[in-house]
This record gives sequence, structure tokens and C-alpha cells, in this order.
Amino acid sequence: MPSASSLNLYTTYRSRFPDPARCLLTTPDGIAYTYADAERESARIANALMALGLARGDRVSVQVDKSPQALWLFLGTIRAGLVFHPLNTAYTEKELRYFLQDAGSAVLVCDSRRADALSTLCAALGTSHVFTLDADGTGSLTERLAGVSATCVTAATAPEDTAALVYSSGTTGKPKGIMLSHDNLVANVTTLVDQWGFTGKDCLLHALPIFHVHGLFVAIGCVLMSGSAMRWLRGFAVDAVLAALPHSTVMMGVPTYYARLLGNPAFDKAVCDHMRLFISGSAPLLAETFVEFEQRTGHTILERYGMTETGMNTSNPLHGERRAGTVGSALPGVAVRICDGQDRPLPAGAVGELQVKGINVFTGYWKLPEKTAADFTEDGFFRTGDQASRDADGYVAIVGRSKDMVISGGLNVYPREVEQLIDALPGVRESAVIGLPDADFGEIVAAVVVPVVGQVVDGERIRLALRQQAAAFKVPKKVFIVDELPRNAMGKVQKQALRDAYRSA
Ligand code: MLC
Ligand code: AMP
Repeated sequence: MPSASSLNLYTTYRSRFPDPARCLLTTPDGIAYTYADAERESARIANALMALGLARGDRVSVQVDKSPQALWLFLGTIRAGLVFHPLNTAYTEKELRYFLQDAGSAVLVCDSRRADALSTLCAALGTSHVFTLDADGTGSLTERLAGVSATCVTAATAPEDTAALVYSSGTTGKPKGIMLSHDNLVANVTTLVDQWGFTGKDCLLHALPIFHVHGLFVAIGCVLMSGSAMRWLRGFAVDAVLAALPHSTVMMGVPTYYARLLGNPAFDKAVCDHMRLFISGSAPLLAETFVEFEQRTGHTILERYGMTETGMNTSNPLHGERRAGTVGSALPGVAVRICDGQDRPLPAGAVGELQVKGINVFTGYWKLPEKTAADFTEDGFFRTGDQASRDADGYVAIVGRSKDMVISGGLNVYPREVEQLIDALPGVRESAVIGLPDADFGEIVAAVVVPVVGQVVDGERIRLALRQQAAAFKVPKKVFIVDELPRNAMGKVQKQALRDAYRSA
């Protein structure tokens, strides 16, 4: 049933834009782009995409380095009423094949160094249009914009139309597409701007990648929705962050960013003088990091909790007590509950599954209606797979995960996916992939491998073989070779026993 109303994420951002001449972002080379640039350049991209004859809702898959032009591409895709499908730049060709095929992409935009290989792949998969866009903003996409009009009418999408398709892996090892609607993204960013007190006076230090929810919808979204500015770094590097902090007011990052900053003696109170807020998320922030950060800088990190499927669900307060080891309380408009195995809400203090409901929650998994149905309760709450408790004041603490997943430096790795790759290698009988604690990444991926009887396998060779097939962050940083895996009476591998055994290895 088509919706009577229309809502487009870009139009919502646009309604909050300040004076067009105001600075939107400054690159690491000191080049400044204004809100007028964002409006004009995204219009040209929207026009160029629409001229391809695409249908509303077609997927535009994007695997490019972070650049202002990559941001215009995101905005232009949304303006054209197409679906933005961001891809981690670390993905290998093998991984891309799966994503492009599953998404049924109409367009791929990639780095020119990969264009030849990916054009062949796209021809085989039926992805009709391949453009390049390099880190310096050049490429066939930019060439295509010559002479294209710099004004356009943004598509009148319905609130429930998909704006973005973002993949996350799963316990079966097969990544699944998460459909985020215009409504989902507008509702969440509107709340965050308000809760975190963003105004036109802010300048966000943006070091995150822009192919995930955190760097794209949360970080850039808060800037666009408050008419503020951002200092744009290509990636996280301590020296560059130290140089940018005195010119910024807010920083968002994964816990690894804060741990790495604390590892540098030059990171002190004076460097943070201009800052009003540090926000952490995507992985658990250790209480030690929170405490050390406060001692060193006088700032308490504001920790929040979210997921690709839901956007942000809880947050520590802007004003009020930020509690170490908690992710704060439910955001306005988000219902949060802790349930037992029968979806019955538990009392304060009890540990159970965290379930959430609200306009922020995604519309479903792409082409997986059964999986979608299984992940929602009868009364419409989404099962996050995170184990949590909530105290009497409403502060939520994430205490574990019922899903078998490792979070390394803010990136999720599903053991099943890595185990399948290892098990397919010659000489391997079976494997178990686990997360081990790590001071830098929070957790690192480790593999415990059993060779076929009579054969010898080598840990470093396994790592090299995996490196050909999977993004580097998924490749186990440690490999242990054993004769057999510990199993319980049901024959299930006891991963906790492995974690305990190799914790300090
Ligand atoms: C890179 N590597 C990683 C890694 N990142 N390995 C494990 N975990 C990671 N996160 C690989 C590199 O490719 C390299 O492999 C080796 O590890 C050493 O890398 P490095 O130089 O230390 O890594 P670096 O480039 O500095 O990157 C680390 C990082 C980065 C933490 C800065 O991963 C990062 O920016 N993470 C943020 C991810 C993020 O945005 N998450 C949000 C998801 S959204 P080799 O083989 O070349 O040696 C979400 C929802 C929510 O979760 O709630 O926000
Ligand atoms: P993603 O699939 O990348 O969106 O990752 C979402 C998962 O990251 C959640 O289900 C949590 O397990 C985890 N996560 C995000 N923020 C936090 C946090 N502040 N503390 C603990 N875990 C978090």
C-alpha cells in the first residue's frame, strides 16, 4: 500500500541546513566545503544517477575511500530515491561477489584500482553500471558530472521506503542485508541531535569510516541535522586526532580510539580544552578506559548503545551522571526491555535478552522474511541478541551476547563465516573461532584448528590463505593448533572453555 505522506532523509537534513555559505567539512589537506557544495554536488549526482534510467529503490553499491565526493554520492543517491548500499573498503572480491549478487545492485561505484576486476564481476552478475571514484575525488563518476545540472527535485519517497541497505553477518555465516527506511534514519538522528545537544556552533572530529551506521548515519547525520561542521580525517591516526582536537567540539569513536589516545602522553587536558563531548559506541567501553580518560582530561566519555538494525537505542545523558560500564537509558521514542527466554520482561537487576521497539527499528532483512519474523517477538520487539541488565534508575549494562559474534575495534566478525573458510583449507578437519580480550581492539579474532589426522597445518599459512579471501579484520590474529576441540555431552564445541584456555596465550 503506498503511503499518503512523503519523507526523504535528504529533505529532512536540508530543512536544517544553515546559511549555504557555512562550512560543512574541512579535509585533512585544509580544503573547506560548504553546505552549498553539498546541495549542488549531491544534486548533480542525483541527476546523473536518474539519467541512467534506474527505478526507484534500485541499489547503488559503493566501495570507495572516504572523501567529500563519497559523501555527495551518499546524499545524491538518497535524493534520487535510490537505495544506498555502503561496503567496507577491506572486502575482497570474493566477499563483494556475494554482496552485489544478493543486493542485485544496479550500480557499483568503486576505486579505479579495482575497476577492471569488478567490471568483469558486475558483467557476470548483471550490475549494469560501474563507475570509479578515488580518494582524491577523481574518477569516471566525477567525469560523468560534467555539464550535469546542479539543481534537482529530491524524490518524494514514502517514510517506509528503504533509504539504505547495510549488511551485517550472521550466525549462519551468511551476511544479511538490513533495510533502513527514511523514517528509521530520520527518527533516530532527530533524537540524537537533541539528546547530545548538537548546535550550529559544533565541530565534529570525524575519524570514523563512512561505510557503517556509526560514521554515516550517527556522526554525519548529527552534523547535517544541526547545521554544524566537521573536521574530516581519512581514518583514525593518533597524531592527526591530536592536531584536530583543539579545533573541534565533539568526537565520536569506538573504544579503540580512546584506548589509543590514552596510549599517547601528548593526550592531555590542554588538547581537549575546546571539546565539549566525547561519545563512544559500537563495542563495550572498558570501565578502566572511562576512569583513566576522566583522570587525564576531566571529560567523562558518553557511552551509547546501538546496532545497524536499530540505530541508537540507549545513551548516557548529556547532563547528568554518565555511569562507567553502562550504556545509559532508553532514548526517547525507543522502548527497551530485558526479557527471559519466553519474551517475558524481567525485573530490575536481572540479566536477560535486550529487546527494543521504536520507529528507529529497521523494516526487515532483505529478501529474508522468515529471518525477519523470527527476530521479532509477537508484540513487535526486536531481539537484539545482546544480554543486558537494567538497574532501578533505568541504566542499562550490556553484559554479554547470546549471538556468537566477536567485536574487534568496532567491527563485527561472525565466527561461523571464518570457520567455514578455515574448514575448507587443505589439511584442516575442523576449527573453532573465538574472541580473546585485547587491550587495543577490545577483542581479537583467534582460531583453534584441528588438522586431519596425520597431516600438519601451519598457523601462519592459514592466516595467509584467509587473507586472500576475507577482509583483514576477519583474519585470526592468533591461530592455535590442537588435536581436538572440547565438546559437551551434546557434541557442541565449548567455546567458553576455549576462551578460558587461551585468554592469556
Ligand atoms: C583493521 N584491522 C583490524 C581492524 N581494523 N583488525 C581487527 N579489528 C579491526 N577493527 C587489520 C588491518 O587491516 C591490519 O591488517 C591489522 O589489522 C592492523 O591494523 P591497524 O593498523 O592497527 O588498524 P587501523 O587501520 O588502525 O584500524 C583500526 C581501527 C579501525 C580501530 C582504527 O578498524 C576503525 O576505524 N574501526 C571502527 C569501525 C567502525 O566504524 N565501527 C562501527 C560499526 S557500526 P594487516 O593484515 O594489513 O596487518 C556499529 C553500530 C554502532 O557497530 O553501535 O555503532
Ligand atoms: P553492528 O551489527 O555493527 O551494528 O553491531 C551491533 C552490536 O554492537 C550490538 O548488538 C552490540 O553487541 C554491540 N554494541 C554496540 N554498542 C555497544 C556498546 N556501547 N557496548 C557494548 N556493545 C555494543
